[in-house]
Amino acid sequence: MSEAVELNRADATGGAVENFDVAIIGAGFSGMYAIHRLRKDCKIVCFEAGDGVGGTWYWNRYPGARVDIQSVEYSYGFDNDLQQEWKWPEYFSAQPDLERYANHVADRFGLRDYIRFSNAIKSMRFDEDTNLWHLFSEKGDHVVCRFVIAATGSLSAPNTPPWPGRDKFKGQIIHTAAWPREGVDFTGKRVGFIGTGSTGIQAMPIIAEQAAHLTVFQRTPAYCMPSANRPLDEEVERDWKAHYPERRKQLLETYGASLVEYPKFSAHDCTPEERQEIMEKAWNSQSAFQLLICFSDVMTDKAANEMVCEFVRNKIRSIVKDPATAEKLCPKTYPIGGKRLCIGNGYFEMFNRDNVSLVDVKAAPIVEFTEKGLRTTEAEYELDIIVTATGFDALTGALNRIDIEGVNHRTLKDKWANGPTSYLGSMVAGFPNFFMIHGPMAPGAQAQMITTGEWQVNWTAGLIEDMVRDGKVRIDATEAGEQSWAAELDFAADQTLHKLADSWYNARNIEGKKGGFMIYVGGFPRFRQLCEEAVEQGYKGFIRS
Ligand code: N01
Repeated sequence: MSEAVELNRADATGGAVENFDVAIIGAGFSGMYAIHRLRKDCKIVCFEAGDGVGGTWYWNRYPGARVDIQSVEYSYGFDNDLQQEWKWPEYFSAQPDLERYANHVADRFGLRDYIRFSNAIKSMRFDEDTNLWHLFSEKGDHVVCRFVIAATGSLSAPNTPPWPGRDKFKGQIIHTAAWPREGVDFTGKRVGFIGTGSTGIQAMPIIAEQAAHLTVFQRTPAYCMPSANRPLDEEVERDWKAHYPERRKQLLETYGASLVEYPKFSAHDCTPEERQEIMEKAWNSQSAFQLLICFSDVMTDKAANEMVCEFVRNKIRSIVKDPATAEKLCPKTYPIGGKRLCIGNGYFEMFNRDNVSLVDVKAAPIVEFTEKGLRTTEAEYELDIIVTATGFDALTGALNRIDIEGVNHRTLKDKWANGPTSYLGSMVAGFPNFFMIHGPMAPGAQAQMITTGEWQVNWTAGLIEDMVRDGKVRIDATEAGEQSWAAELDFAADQTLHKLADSWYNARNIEGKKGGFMIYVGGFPRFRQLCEEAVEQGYKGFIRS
């Protein structure tokens, strides 16, 4: 495509410079599809920090890791033979099956040839004279290219709270997002587990079965509903395979997840008995998020939401035998769905085991790790293994860990010092020819990420193809475009109850992290429509030259 740079020139340090059209950062599901989508017309290279493909499903190999969207939907749609031939064993696939699928796709479509594994990008800078990006990797590669696609993942930079004493602790400390490939044997161990979000809730019941004792350090209790996972019914599989092409299109008209019953009435329109019946049905349904949409106003009306919250609290009280523990596990400070709803398998039941105890670290925060375990403001706990499921420096973390320099030598970190900005979650003004997939201010986890990631890659590829067609070498978002997108994002968030919870959606999961609401909750269909309209309306909000 581009002939702008000579191949294999020497760079200032004497190393070879390699020329590509597009550099992709990250070989997760979106990065892999970006390679496949663009390689026909572009010279591609992809840099990946891990030694394998799969992104989230490569790193998060903790016990119990499992997707919360049905696998027939949470999978690629770009190749009909692939979706016809692949067999998902369960409704909600476990990490090993998702990683196996990622590897199958990489092999089937010959993607590995383009990927440089264990070779993260450390820094990159935009050269305004040539309109080209220079990328520098940890293994010393220097690549020059016209376009960069950051498929770096919205939940890929682990959050490790800065508790002192890590090096003092004589046991093992493991973050769930950097789980050892060989697994961890918890047999007979005293395990401390910090974090009760989606990850912790999946991992703990399995660890509790092995450990001598599991101490759960909880800062905020979570709303959690049962996953209803089961082997995939052959009839359901046949039905999906018979209708895949049209179903994939339907997915893009929703949140990327089609098999949910959308509500038509408010919680206030029902009698208490009717409400109870509807919520029971949702709790026992086959679709993980049914509780959040069992009435039309669960996510928009505080009183309606509170009815669902109390329903879940009563479930917790009915499952957990010790009333004091049950009460500690009941979330009372934020609306259900304000943070992503957790989906579990026996999480609340786990607290009925003799070898599990619960410590409230909101009341008595963790102070430090010690030689023998960890200390809160109230007590010291002796432990052999500490697992941290403390989440992620979400959305901005992966990009801020790369030193990215745009026009006028301004760094992305500096531009985002008070929180991220973007246009359509895709570009950042002042960083031309740099695209993000599932970037800050895109719908992200508010939509099913493989299908909507595929859509975003296709849309981005369209921008690149239009530039080639139109003889352009540079595309940037305008500041006005960014401001209009920030207003759209805030307007959408203001219609919901999400702002009432502290979570990675709004940067309030990490002390001191700045930023407002960072996820577009206006719905994937509207997001898609606004992206398409921007292009159709002569690249509104962009500037091309
Ligand atoms: O991370 P989280 P996660 N002291 O941020 C606690 C996706 N996902 O890895 O709630 C003490 O949700 C923190 O406490 P608090 C999904 O989108 C999907 O669990 O902030 N505790 C919280 O309990 C999800 O939303 C799947 O008060 C501290 C926990 O650590 C996203 O990933 C499975 C602390 C972090 O919870 C992230 O989930 C897994 C501190 N200093 C993940 N700092 C499925 O598909 C943090 N915590 C099913």
